[in-house]
Amino acid sequence: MADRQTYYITTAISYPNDAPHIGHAYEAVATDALARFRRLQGKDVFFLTGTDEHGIKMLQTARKQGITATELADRNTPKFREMVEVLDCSNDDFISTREERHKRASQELWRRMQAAGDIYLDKYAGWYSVRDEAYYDESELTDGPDGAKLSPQGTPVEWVEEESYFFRLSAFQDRLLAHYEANPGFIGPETRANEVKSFVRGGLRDLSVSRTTFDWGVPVPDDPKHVMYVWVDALTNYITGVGFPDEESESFKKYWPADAHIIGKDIIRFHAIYWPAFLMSAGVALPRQVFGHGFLYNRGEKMSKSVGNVVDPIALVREYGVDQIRYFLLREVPFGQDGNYSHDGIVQRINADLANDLGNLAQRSLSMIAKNCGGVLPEPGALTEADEAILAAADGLLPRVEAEIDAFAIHRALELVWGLIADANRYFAGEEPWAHKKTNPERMGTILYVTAEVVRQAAVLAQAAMPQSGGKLLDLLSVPDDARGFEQLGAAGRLKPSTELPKPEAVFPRYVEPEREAS
Ligand code: ME8
Repeated sequence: MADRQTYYITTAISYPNDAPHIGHAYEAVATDALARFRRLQGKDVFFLTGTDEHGIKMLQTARKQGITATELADRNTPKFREMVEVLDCSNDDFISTREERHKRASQELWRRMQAAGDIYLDKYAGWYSVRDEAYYDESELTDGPDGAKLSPQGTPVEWVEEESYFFRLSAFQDRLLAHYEANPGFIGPETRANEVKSFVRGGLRDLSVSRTTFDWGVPVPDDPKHVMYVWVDALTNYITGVGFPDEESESFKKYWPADAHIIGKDIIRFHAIYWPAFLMSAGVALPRQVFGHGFLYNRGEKMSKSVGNVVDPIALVREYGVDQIRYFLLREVPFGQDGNYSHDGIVQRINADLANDLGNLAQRSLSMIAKNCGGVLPEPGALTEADEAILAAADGLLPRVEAEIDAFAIHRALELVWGLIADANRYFAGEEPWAHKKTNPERMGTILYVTAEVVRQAAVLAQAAMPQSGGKLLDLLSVPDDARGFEQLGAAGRLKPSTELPKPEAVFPRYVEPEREAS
């Protein structure tokens, strides 16, 4: 897999039944950082995100607001498009499941599953949660406070009885288990993989895959009084996005199967059980990996409108800066685990990791070059052991960072880069370039050159998480645009002595609390 030159990565597609929240932003940013990392490695990347516009949840929310589902989707989808733009995501496409290309893809997938004998007509009688857009077994339910039944996610369920098409999921138990066995990295992290395997081992029931009581969805081919169950069409977005059903198209041949679906932990079963079963049935190759990230909580509390703690990610970016938010989300929360966000946590990361550690290192070394070396990168003299050691640490970092990214440990990849920055700060303070200014300017020049070179490598690596700030640092070092990829790490891309540098400026301002208004 590591040798494959293309990389196809997706987020889940979000329900536009409301404006985006920070959970959506988190997933978009993490997926974007992974996509950018693969591009910096030199891969041909396709990154897809979008909105999931069908389903009863959309319909019911619209009804409550006295509008149609179309109007609701029209109102909110642009906010998701704006969010990924504001977060500086590098998605190659943004899919909306109402698009014609998606209807075509979903209907073709259905036809193939039907042709394979895996779809049959019957009657559904059971429990459904609109909030989760999921069917539940009686045995999975608990009693709510008012006697109402609740799903395992704590959401209300309702009894549904109607004619429905079914997908023969029960027939896929062995094939799914064999697939998990043969592809140990298929589901990540490990805890999620275990959860899915034990669920599948417990036996699978056939899945109701169509509804007749409303028409907000993709019509079932040749039986338009049925619309597809929202998850059938939603999951199909991943192949629509690269050209299905045109399997001979350049994009489909190049990018499918996807390398990674990045999703939240609550929807792992849909992606690790239903989706591969649909694809197996239709004779389409399976994605390589499904990774379920954790949930983000506001100071430990679940976001909810009634608690009033739903945070608008666009407002967060305005308040703190886009790279600041991206860095915070990626560094603070171990990818795969749940995490918290709070004003104090964000400010702490901005001021400690960005302003102090990376910002000061760049600012101090570059302003000394501006002041003492005429703004020209000095020629290094003979290297001492300390110089060699810090350069070697920078030169050798990439494979370690790559190993973390291969394991989806984005936070650990950043920890490694910030470990280098901490070492470089110690080196700079210990070597005291300012002390050599009068007595040994050549030594001062060497220390400044070595420091600038480490900043270059840290900036190249940091670009995946912080594209704008990484780019600004490289601008300050006069690194040409075409010399910013990972192939330039190490000795290959060493800064060229005598290069003229622009006037240094601070890339990471400290966050200063706004004056509280006197009450
Ligand atoms: O599930 N923290 O859409 P969605 C982190 N349409 N991630 C969160 C989160 C939180 N607090 N809340 C939600 C859907 N997410 C379906 C997906 S894919 C074919 C269809 C994540 O808008 C959630 O886990 O409810 C999911 O991955 C994504 O945001 C969209 O959630």
